[in-house]
Amino acid sequence: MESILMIPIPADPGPFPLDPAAVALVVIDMQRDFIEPGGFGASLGNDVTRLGAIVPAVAELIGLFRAKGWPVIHTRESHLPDLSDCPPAKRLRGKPAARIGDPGPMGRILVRGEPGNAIIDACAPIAGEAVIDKPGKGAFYKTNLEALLAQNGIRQLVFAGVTTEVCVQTSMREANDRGYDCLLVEEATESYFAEFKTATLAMIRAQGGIVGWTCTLPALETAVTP
Ligand code: C5J
Repeated sequence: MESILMIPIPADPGPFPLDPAAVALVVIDMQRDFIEPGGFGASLGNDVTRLGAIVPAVAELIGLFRAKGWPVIHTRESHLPDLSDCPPAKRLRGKPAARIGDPGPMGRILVRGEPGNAIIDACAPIAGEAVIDKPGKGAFYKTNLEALLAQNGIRQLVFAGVTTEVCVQTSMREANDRGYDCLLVEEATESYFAEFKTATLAMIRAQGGIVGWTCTLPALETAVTP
């Protein structure tokens, strides 16, 4: 049931009816391994500076939710130290300079508890914010996210983070299939490939919002600021 206090957010393909009593921000994988030189993303040959450029926007969005008292949930793509939750297909795919679990400049790559697996300081969780460790690309796969959302009456998810077409899009599709209304904030997500971000934003909002909505950060900020 929708709250009578819904806030219409200018979005694509139409206004997103934000319910302050049922919304949470999900910040996907703002981790050193993806964003800083020497991590997993860089080991795959990617230009990580593209991802670094969105850090201020993601931090601003997190700050907006904190100021409103709306929940902020963080995810980390991470594996157990024995890699028992990392299928060989995932570990062996591609030709990275270093694979998941291998030693890297920031510790073992994508392994839970290693320095490179941490969320970057500018977007770090504060006390009371949930951090979901996920072994897959999607935030719902083999995690307690769905139970956490249900316990807290969350039915709408605003998404940010990296990378747009991989973990962000996979998580949005998982959420969409579970009945959540999903809104992706354009300035607060990025891909190593400009054209993949553009295509992902377009496919999310195509066909009347087949996966969800997209909006700009200023549009969201203005709409929720009295
Ligand atoms: C990737 C992610 N790209 N967080 N992970 O492997 O999108």
